[in-house]
Amino acid sequence: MTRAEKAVTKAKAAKQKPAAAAKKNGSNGSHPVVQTEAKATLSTQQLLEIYRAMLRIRVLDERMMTLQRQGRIGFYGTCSGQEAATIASTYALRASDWIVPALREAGAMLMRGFPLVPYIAQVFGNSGDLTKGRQMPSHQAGRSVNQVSWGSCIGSQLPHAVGIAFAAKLSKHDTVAMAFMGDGATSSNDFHTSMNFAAVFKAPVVFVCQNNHWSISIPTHRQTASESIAIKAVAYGMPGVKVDGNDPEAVYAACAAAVERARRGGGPTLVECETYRMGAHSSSDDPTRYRDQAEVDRWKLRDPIDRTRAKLIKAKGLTEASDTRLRADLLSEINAAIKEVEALPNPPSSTLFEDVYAELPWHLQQQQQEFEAALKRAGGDLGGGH
Ligand SMILES: Cc1ncc(C[n+]2csc(CCOP(=O)(O)OP(=O)(O)O)c2C)c(N)n1
Ligand SMILES: [Mg+2]
Repeated sequence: MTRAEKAVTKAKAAKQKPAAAAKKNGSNGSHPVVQTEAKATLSTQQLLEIYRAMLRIRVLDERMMTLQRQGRIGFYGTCSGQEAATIASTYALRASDWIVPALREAGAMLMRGFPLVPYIAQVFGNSGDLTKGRQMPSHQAGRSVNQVSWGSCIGSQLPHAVGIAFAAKLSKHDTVAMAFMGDGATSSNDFHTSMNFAAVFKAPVVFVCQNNHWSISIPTHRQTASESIAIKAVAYGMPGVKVDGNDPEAVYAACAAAVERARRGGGPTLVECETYRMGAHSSSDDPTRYRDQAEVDRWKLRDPIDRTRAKLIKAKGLTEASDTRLRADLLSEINAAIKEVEALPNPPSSTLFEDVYAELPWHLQQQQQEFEAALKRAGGDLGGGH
């Protein structure tokens, strides 16, 4: 039995006691979290690397939300509260593996070495954005780091991830794909299709569900009547593991076991990370309209950043002073990148017509001419402004 398989046996054996108070506040009754055998598989140095990557996302999210409120960017989606599930899971991958995010995991790219300037420029959609301003903000993608963009058409990223994994298997590469989804995505047809296909054809994919207790305003208990999300794996014929998603060591242990299983031909695993969306669904959302502050306050006590920081201080991997320095360094690196990005012009208007056809067909040539004439009448090119 692998570690992941042992953990699901343990998960099934665990008593599920819904907590009345949590249910009243709209969560799924918060069953006791089933830990994988979260042995300290990570050295203090590795945990520090994970902490740094988690903290970078937290600091960046806070800055970007401020920019959104100041009207400097149009939209933003944060990962706040879910940094451990995002970073410790992807930390288990090799650089050659693929990350297929749902809505919260773009920041894993930064840990893989994707530079901050094009990352932030994607949110501005200006000429620093490798995707030329064509995507919704927060949908960063990095070919250099094997990470595709957010899959905000809920669930639609899951068949893609299975396809990537199955293609690797057919090509006899030992590449693994890690596919993320929210709790809401488990109600989609694509979830069923992906889980079923991956298990039947033993695709080397690891499904990571970030159960953050909410799908915008829908609590998890209105999403599924199952006792957990991990248990859904059993019906598809794959292991399901539920971990404390705010504990990077538990997340890493479960994901590393699942990645190893996928890599040696054992097929897929579903890892459910129980976590909490501490912020709004996105900058367009106001969660005070539908959830109780007391629930948010309870989860703040389990903030993955605070917990990891406390652990590192205890293990002497961090001191109060080095933590303060780290935060200040991350903030100044982020502020410098924002400054650089904000000075960049928009993508030239000609890019609107690029990258679909090798040769522009006559009707698009006509539209381009009309568009450019209209821009001229209006006083310039899109590329000149901000
Ligand atoms: C197919 C589809 N249906 C509905 C939506 C609208 N929508 C955007 S995010 C979201 C909720 C997603 O919840 P979850 O999967 O739990 O992810 P989370 O936002 O909690 O990370 C919905 C319903 C969508 N984007 N795509
Ligand atoms: Mg959710």
